[in-house]
Amino acid sequence: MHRTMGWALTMVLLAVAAVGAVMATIASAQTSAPRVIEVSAKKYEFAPTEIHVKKGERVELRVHSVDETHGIKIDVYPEGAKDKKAQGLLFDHPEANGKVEKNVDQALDFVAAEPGTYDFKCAKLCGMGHRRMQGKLVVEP
Ligand SMILES: [Cu+2]
Repeated sequence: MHRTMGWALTMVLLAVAAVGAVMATIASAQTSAPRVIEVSAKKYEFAPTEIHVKKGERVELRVHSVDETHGIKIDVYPEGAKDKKAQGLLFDHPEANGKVEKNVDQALDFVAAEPGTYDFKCAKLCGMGHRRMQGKLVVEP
């Protein structure tokens, strides 16, 4: 094979390999498994009460009630947000947010799209301390 042709072929193969690597990176970001965070709920607190994740992270909160039924409802707008059009947390299943079922662990899947502090609270009236049963999700930039 002519030397110039061999060179050209090498360049083409390198370019193809580079494009392939980029495509693989994009695909893995889209399909990557969520970061699973276990949250336990009991009268009248969540553990942990403060959860930290990174911007862009795909998160699954698994809420397990220890004593009686509790659940999480999380604000989809960060604290102090003025623009209520763009949600900061993008839920796979928005209806799951605040939905509580007896003896079923709640799974909340979302992408932490915008940095900020998001309040969450107990989604089930569970007794005298229900209103102080709350926590924070902090999305770090
Ligand atoms: Cu409650």
